[in-house]
Amino acid sequence: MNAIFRRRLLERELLCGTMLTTSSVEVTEILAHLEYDWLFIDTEHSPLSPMTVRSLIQAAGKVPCLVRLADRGEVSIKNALDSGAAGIIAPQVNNAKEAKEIVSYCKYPPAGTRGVGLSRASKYGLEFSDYVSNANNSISVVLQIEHIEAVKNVHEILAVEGLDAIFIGPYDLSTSMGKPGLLRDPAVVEAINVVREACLEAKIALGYFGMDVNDVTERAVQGFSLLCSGLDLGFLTESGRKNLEGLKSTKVVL
Ligand code: 3PY
Ligand code: MG
Repeated sequence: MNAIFRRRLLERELLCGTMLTTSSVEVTEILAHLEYDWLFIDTEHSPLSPMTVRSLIQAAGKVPCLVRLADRGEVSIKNALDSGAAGIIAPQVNNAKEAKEIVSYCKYPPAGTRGVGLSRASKYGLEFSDYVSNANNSISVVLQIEHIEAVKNVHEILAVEGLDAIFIGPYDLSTSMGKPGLLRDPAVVEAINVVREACLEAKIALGYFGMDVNDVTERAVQGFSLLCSGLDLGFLTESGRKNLEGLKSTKVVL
């Protein structure tokens, strides 16, 4: 399953995802039943523990999950991959040195330095050799470019061997430019375009997150293939608000 997802990512197929930020296995199951191509489990901006992440991956079943790391550390990466994540999304990668470190933590030797342990990913050791032999080619390594420093260093980041996709973080990027959330500001548009053009030239898959599905689908025609639109709590907020508006639009007739 994870190897197929990585192949689709590398071939820059349209991959439609949404973000999980709550610990609810039921919510994960609903989104998996809807057959999203992938789920983005966010541990950077949500207090999800490694145990909870594992439960969400279990609840997602056949839907591949990419875990956004709380930090760029080795242990966060081991936890996510050992739990069976299809890959990781590393936030705030600003230069080639940071990119190389992350790739190294994701790959078993000799390609990298990932530690070996019995884990859910290897069916608790029942498929140990098979898992360890194939993991380097099955795990997706996605790095976020979301700071103006990273935009300046985009070419050196893209030259790092072993990265599979770049995921732009428009909100952090615009904030790093002193224009928080101003995604249509010409300077922000230009910064995103610099990354986009570099990835297209290097034939590296591009990812994008947006709260609004139309903003995200607009990106597909610009070459973005790893799409993530909306998040679990946002769906609840929006439908809860509309529901209440509907209720309040009526009057009691006595
Ligand atoms: C951002 O916009 O900063 C993100 O990280 C989106 O995922
Ligand atoms: Mg971000």
